[in-house]
Amino acid sequence: MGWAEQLHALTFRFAVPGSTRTSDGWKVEWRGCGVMGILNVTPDSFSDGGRHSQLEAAVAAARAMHGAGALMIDVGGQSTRPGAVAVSAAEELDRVLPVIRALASEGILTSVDTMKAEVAEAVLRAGAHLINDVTALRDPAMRQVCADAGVPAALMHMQGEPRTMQQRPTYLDVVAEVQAFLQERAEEVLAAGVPSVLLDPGLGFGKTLEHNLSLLRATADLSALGHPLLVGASRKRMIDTLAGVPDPAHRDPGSLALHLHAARQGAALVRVHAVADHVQALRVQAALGQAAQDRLG
Ligand code: HH2
Repeated sequence: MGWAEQLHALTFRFAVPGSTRTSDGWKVEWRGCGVMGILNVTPDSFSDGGRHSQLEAAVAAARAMHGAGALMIDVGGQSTRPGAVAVSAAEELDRVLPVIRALASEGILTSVDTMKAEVAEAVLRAGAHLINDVTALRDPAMRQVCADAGVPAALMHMQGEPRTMQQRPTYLDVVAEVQAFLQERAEEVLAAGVPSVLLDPGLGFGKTLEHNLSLLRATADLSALGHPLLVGASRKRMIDTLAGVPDPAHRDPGSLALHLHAARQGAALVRVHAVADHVQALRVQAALGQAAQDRLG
């Protein structure tokens, strides 16, 4: 079976948009590589100022990504970029909660990108469906919140912490170490009662260009760990290093190249800014795979 026919699933303990009831919960299923749209609601996300217009712009952006074919929208109120400063839970909630409330009422599947149990608890109560935690639920309170709410979690690998992680990342064998970490985290998180997990190698999180490339080349192995694999290369600095594109807004062609590779190697989901471009490219790539299979078969 080719990558485009591969079935992926996330399990929830309650009905969510697009789910079907099964013996062990509600499942959202999709074939091939799905798209997770990035919605950043940080103060520098919008240029038009004013709280109300910011909220409207965020909801409109999410609606557009949903309409373009995103499987879910990942809403973030705190940047995890190298060197980013931390914000308080209150500040993060102030940014994210109104957006989650609005999207919950529109039947759009949402995840929230947060490292804080307090934020996770409040957004899940407000209608979010999944927690995307770049610290992989190492905080027991985070595991408890996700287990109690009955939602899946995205578990990402990171060496160090956002403020300092790019200073001197070192590994003996980056692929083996990331694989072992993700497997260990998945076991602990599932044992705590979280219904299902996405695994993510965490491109750019305590990794050099070579580390990122090694992990991308090993996508097939990471996809074989038994849980859907999430890959996020969108507009990341490695594209500048590889192709000389200092402005992140101009890095979508490089993002597409990396994500199409990940999709062909079995990634279940790619986390992207340019949703419509990715949906289009993935559909075309899927058709090409099918043509090649028809010739072989
Ligand atoms: N990358 C960023 C944030 N969250 N979550 C997962 N699961 N995987 C990732 O690769 C990932 C992530 C990068 O964050 P930031 O630099 O804040 O920018 P943006 O959210 O625009 O990608």
